[in-house]
Amino acid sequence: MNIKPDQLEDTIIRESQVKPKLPKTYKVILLNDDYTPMEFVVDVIQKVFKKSSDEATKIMLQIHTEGIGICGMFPLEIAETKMNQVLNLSKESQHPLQCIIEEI
Ligand code: TYC
Repeated sequence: MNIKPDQLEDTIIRESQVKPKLPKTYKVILLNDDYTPMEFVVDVIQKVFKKSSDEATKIMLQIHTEGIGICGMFPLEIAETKMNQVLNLSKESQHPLQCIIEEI
């Protein structure tokens, strides 16, 4: 391509004009219910979200008292994978534990 000098100004993309798009972040949220055992929820949070026993217990109690709790924030694909891992563990054990993702 042959660019004439007077076109150059239009052709150069200045660094300040290039807005790098950050990937959207999604919250992975567990919902409370009356039937899933507390120990099972703690175990799932530890396994899927790599939390310590203390952290997982805190998150579980927050969900138990508030109704919902955030287990982590991730790009979409990872958030979906974690949600599906929770739902599969929950289904395998026949517990009604529910998990959703929400854009921040
Ligand atoms: N509310 C449940 C109980 O009393 C415990 C529980 C906590 C269930 C967190 C789901 O996401 C949950 N056994």
